[in-house]
Amino acid sequence: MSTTTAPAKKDIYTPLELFGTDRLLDSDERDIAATVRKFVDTRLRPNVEDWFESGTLPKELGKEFGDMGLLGMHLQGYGCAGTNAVSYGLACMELEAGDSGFRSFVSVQGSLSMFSIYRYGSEEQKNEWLPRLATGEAIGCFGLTEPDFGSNPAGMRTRARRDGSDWVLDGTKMWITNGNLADVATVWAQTDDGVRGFLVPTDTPGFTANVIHKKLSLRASVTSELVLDNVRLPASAQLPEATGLGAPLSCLNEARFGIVFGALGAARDSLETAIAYASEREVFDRPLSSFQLSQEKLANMTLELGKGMLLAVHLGRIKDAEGARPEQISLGKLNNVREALAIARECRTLLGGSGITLEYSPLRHANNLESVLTYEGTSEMHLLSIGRALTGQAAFR
Ligand code: TGC
Ligand code: FAD
Repeated sequence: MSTTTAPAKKDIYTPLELFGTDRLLDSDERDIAATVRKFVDTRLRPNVEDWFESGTLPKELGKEFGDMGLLGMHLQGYGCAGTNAVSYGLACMELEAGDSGFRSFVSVQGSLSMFSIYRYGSEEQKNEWLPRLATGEAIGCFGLTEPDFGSNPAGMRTRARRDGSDWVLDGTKMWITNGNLADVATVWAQTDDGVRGFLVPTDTPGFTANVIHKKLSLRASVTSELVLDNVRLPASAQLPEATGLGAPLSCLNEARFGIVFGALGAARDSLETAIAYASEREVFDRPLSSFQLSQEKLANMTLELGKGMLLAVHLGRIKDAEGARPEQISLGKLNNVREALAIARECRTLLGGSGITLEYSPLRHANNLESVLTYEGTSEMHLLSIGRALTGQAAFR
């Protein structure tokens, strides 16, 4: 017979305390999550409403993320922290509890810009860029999507042609996070030999970044159009190990993994905000939280948050042990973003009219999660990836 006893009963639990998901983490992982949470609460959260409202994110935050060791934190060497995947995921979760824009900044820098160089770059390219990108002294962006080719990057029109030993790039990339902040852009282009990747310093003649305005989502994030007009690069700008579309798609796996955890941060923050509000708010002479309909909402959201966390940690353990398959990452990205969005919207209902202002986070999170549902593979693309894994039949085209 087991002699262990359940921990002492508390009167009130947070949603993830109830699930006891902390037990799945080791002390280093818990410490990293706590450190990032403190940074988000003290440095980022007090400013997020202003950044969201003004539609900006200061470039200087890059250095602060770098000081925290958040940039390329799951990469080894070149000034990177070299943590495991679960720790990276937990950092993404804490950042996105502040705002999806913070997680997106760190995802794009570490998982897309830095990972593309780390995995496919020459030793010279790694030494030139990775240490500066890790400290945030330099900012990177990742240009795959085009105005007419988002879900189907195989159709990209951006072209790189040889001219002597140089490359000359022409084309347009769309919806590029940090495009206007970046010092270096990883640009994917069609060549006579298939898709190839190029490191484009953003001060190269012919390169222009234009900020996309009037966004209703991811407002605390800079999103840009990149125009490449006769951009001439030396042969050394090409990522030598990247051959074919699989190269950019493999970078997406890294960023998608961060979102599996990250989206739960937005959901957790929404739920904790709604619980606090419902406990204070009196309706029909009783706290809103005391009504059965409110408690049904809170209980159902807690179930989905906790299940999402179990899935995220499970995928992280697989990634750390043997590497997660793209279809497994699709399971996590699809489920956790879909459920996080549903949670953020439901939390907004509990806040009533107050829920439509920036004073409370759920609608801001919900608006952000509309982008998260679309970028890094739309939910439809992840459904089709899972469908292909189950049937062996690709239904994308
Ligand atoms: P398909 O024939 O399936 O694949 C072509 C080659 O690529 C390989 N591959 C992958 N490799 C690694 N990881 C993956 N996830 C991979 N998916 C495919 C595949 O094995 C094949 O290799 P090979 O050697 O046989 O040639 O290609 P397809 O054209 O049929 O497309 C499949 C599809 C639709 C799944 C793919 O195009 C796709 O994922 N589309 C969505 C595009 C997307 O997610 N874009 C995101 C842009 S970046 C961004 O949004 C940043 S948001 C900011 C932030 O992250 O915060
Ligand atoms: P489309 O591909 O045109 O899709 C429109 C709709 O059609 C979607 O619902 C889609 O699922 C559906 N659809 C498409 N094909 C099929 C099909 N075969 N069957 C059924 N339905 C289908 N990209 C980058 O490269 N770098 C970045 O840093 C970056 N940052 C971003 C930041 C933000 C805020 C946003 C919003 C986007 C960003 N993106 C970035 C682009 C993002 O990856 C694309 O928006 C996304 O891949 C979808 O492409 P699209 O917008 O062209 O939509």
